[in-house]
Amino acid sequence: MITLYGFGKIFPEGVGETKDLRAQWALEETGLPYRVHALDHTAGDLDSDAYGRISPFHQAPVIDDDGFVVAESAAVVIYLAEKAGKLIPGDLQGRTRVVQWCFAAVSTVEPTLVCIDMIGIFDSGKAAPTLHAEVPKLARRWLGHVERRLEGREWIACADFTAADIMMAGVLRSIRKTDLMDPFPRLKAYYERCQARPAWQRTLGLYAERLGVSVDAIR
Ligand SMILES: N[C@@H](CCC(=O)N[C@@H](CS)C(=O)NCC(=O)O)C(=O)O
Repeated sequence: MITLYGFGKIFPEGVGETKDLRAQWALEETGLPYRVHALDHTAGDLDSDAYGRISPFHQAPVIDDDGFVVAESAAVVIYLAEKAGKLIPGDLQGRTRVVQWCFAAVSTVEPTLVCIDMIGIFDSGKAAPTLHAEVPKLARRWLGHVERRLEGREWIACADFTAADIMMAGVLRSIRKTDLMDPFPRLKAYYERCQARPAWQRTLGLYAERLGVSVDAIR
C-alpha cells in the first residue's frame, strides 16, 4: 500500500497550499490504493530526523510504496503514472513528451510563480518595486508560451489527460486568485478543464477533510 506524506494543518495565515495535492490527485486519477500520513508542519513534524530520512529537503510530498520512497512532486506523479499504467503513454516518445511538460511546469513556469509569492510575503511593503513589476512580466512570458502550446490542444503533453496536466495545473494553482491568467483565454479554459476532473474534485474534498476546513476555503 502507498503512504502519502502530506500537510495535515492549514498554515496559520489560512493558506491552503501544498504540493502533496498533486500526488493525491494522481492517486485519485489512477485508483491506486493509498493512505495519507498527515504531517503537522506547524508543529515541526517535517523537521524531525525520522522525516529527514525519507525527505531529502524535509518537505512534502513524499510517498512510501512498501519501502520504495519517492520525493519531489513531479517524480511522485510520474512514478504513480508509470506504476498504474495510466496518465502516461506506453511508448518512449509519448512518455518523454509527458516528462518534458512536467519539467516545463516545475522548472520553467513554477520558479517564477513561486517568486511572485515570495516577493509578496517578504516584501509586502514594496521596498523593491522593480521586482514587483519585473517578476510578473516574466511570469506572463512563460504563461504566454503555455497559451501558445495550447493552441488546438485540449491537454498540455498528449491528446489525452496525463501526469503533465496534473503538474501544469498544480503549478498554475498558485496564481488562480490573481489576474495573471486573464490575458490567456486558452490557458484559463485549460485550467478550468483540469479543475473539472472528478479526481481533482475528490482530492480537494479529501484535503479539506484532512485540514478540517471547508472546500470553499481552499478551492
Ligand atoms: N520541489 C518540491 C517542493 C516541495 C515543497 O515546496 N513542499 C512544501 C509544501 S508545498 C513544503 O514541504 N514546505 C515545508 C517546508 O519547506 O518547510 C516538490 O515539487 O515536491
